[in-house]
This record gives sequence, structure tokens and C-alpha cells, in this order.
Amino acid sequence: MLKHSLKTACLMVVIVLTFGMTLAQDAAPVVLGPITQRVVDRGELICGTNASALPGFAEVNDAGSYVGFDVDMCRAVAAAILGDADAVSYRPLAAADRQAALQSEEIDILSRNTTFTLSRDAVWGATFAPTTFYDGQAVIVMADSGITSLEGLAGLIICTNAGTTTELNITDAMNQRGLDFELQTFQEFDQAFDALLAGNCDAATSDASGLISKQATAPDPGALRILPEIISKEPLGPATPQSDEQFADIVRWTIYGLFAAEEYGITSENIDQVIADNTGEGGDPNIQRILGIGENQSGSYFGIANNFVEVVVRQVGNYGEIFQRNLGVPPFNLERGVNALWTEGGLIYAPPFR
Ligand SMILES: N[C@@H](CCC(=O)N[C@@H](CS)C(=O)NCC(=O)O)C(=O)O
Repeated sequence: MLKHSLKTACLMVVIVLTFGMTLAQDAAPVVLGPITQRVVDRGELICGTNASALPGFAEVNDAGSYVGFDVDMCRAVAAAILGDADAVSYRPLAAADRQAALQSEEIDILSRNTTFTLSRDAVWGATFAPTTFYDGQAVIVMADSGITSLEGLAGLIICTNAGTTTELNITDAMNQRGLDFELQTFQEFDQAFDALLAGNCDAATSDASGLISKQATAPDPGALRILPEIISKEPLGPATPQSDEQFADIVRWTIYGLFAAEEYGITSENIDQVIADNTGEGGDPNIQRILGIGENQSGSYFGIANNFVEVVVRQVGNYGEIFQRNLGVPPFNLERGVNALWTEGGLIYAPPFR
């Protein structure tokens, strides 16, 4: 009897859900949230980026264009919403200006090697996107200083830029080891790095990725040494103002689209073939959903095109392509490490597109 009524209840739920879903799919077009609407109206996404060049992540190239891994995240979002990865205007921001830029909404999105932390989530009024680069903090010194570990920094001057997670991490790491030091902060990391090169700081500290970038592009990389200790977790990724959850969803699923495209072997080079191979019966339903092939609803839940991932991958590439193009090449030659796909032992993982 109980079994029977359970069965009936389940059937009812299925009928209601099926009916409800049909209704949802046939419903009027989704109303765009305020940020997405602004982006559409001005035909451009405003992206907060680095103030001083961080080669590999964000810099202005010889042609005057912003390029880099963090820049490509903004380009991907512009492609998803506007169909044009070039429709981005960049606002250079010092680390300490990020919170105000998000709160005043003078930027639509921040993509500037920003660490996702509890206090920022609470206080910045920001929604953090999925982590795009798992990093940790390191310390760099002059090779001829003879310093080979944090212990060697006792009593010395360590420099960094203000308004970063870096300041608290280095203080914790030195205090935990019972080591005195003097922390000097600058508005921009370049000033801290130049002070190291000039001998006014004994060490500089920041995200390991940033230090690798600075070392690789320094006049004499061999004159610098990155110490072996990684003293923190720095999950880096974009953030958006908290006022528009739908826009945050668009950013979130654009990034997941980059991850999923890599996982399913969809690249900017083979996308036409992948679409041809997966259109109609016999196609991989996962690929159909990711690329918006057929009747599957995806982007339209957020008021953007169902094939938004196709547009993004066509114009910007998948996550692996973005990583390789910006960071996998000389002079950086960064390994994927924890930033490999979950299927290859890393942390890069997208939830299902369904
Ligand atoms: N991930 C850390 C540090 C971010 C940071 O400011 N890093 C420096 C050094 S890698 C930087 O981006 N410098 C470039 C600039 O000052 O524009 C945070 O979110 O606070």
C-alpha cells in the first residue's frame, strides 16, 4: 500500500516537473539583469585589470592591445554576451583600488590575479567566479644575497604591494617561524620589485605566478631566485559586483564552458568538425548541451545565446588553449600542475551543462 502510494507520488512529481519545465522553456524571454543590460546597451564590457604589466596575465602588447590569461577571461565573457571578444574596455587598477572599483560598479568585472577569500566575499560586495588559476604565495630575492629559505630573511626588509592578501600571509609565515622582519608596501608591485633590484628591499613577495612572470621578463632572470616555500593558498579568478546574480551566473558558466570545452576536446581549431560530428542523432549529448546544439536550453536561461560556449571557444579558445598561449610558452613555460583538468589529476572541473 505504502509502496503503491509512493509510486503514485513519484509519478505526480514527474508529471508536475515535466509540465513545469515545459512551461519554463516556453516562458517569455528572460529579463536581463542590470549589469548584463548595461553591457548590452553600451556594446562593451568594462574589465578591471592590472595597473603595471604582469606579462602572461595582463599587459599591453606592442600593438597597444591588452593580452594575457586574465585578459582572456574578460574577452570570453564579452564573447558570451556580445558575440565579440574584442568588445572590452580595460580599466587599470592597483591592488588597493579593486574593492572600490567593484563596489562603485565602475567596472563590470574584475580579472586581475585576485585571490578569493572569505573576508573579500563578505566585505567587497563581490561574487567570485570559479577559480581560473590555483596559485600560492612565494618570495623572491637576489641570487647573490645567499638567501635560500625564509629563515634567511630574519631581520631583513620584505616588500610587496598594498591592499593584497600578500601582506597578511608573509606576516603569518614569518611570525609562525619566530622571525622578525620589516614589511614595506608600495602602491604597485613593480615599485616593490624595482626596490628589490635596486637593493632597497632584501626580498619581494607575491603570488608565485606573478614572481615567475617578473623573473622571466627581468633584464637578468638568473640574478633572481624564488625561494622554495609556498606560504599560502591563492585561488585566483574573476569577481563581479554582487548586485547582479544573473551576470555572475553568465561569468561562472562562461568559465565552466572554457573548462568543459577542454574536457570534451573542443578547441578553436576543431570546433566546426565537432559541431558537424555531434549534430543530430548519435551526437554526444554532453557536447550538444555545452555547444547549444539542437533543442537544449543553456545560455537562454540567462538571456544570452544558447551557443555562447561555441562563440567563446571559436574566438578565445578553451581553457587549455588560453593557458598554453599565455603561460605555457617561453619565457614562462608554466606547467599545468594543479591547474590541469580533474581528469588529469588537477582541480579544473566544470559541473554538468544540463
Ligand atoms: N593575489 C593577491 C595579489 C595580487 C597582486 O596585486 N599581485 C601583484 C604582483 S603579482 C600584481 O598584480 N601586480 C601588478 C600591478 O600592481 O598592477 C591578491 O589578490 O591580493
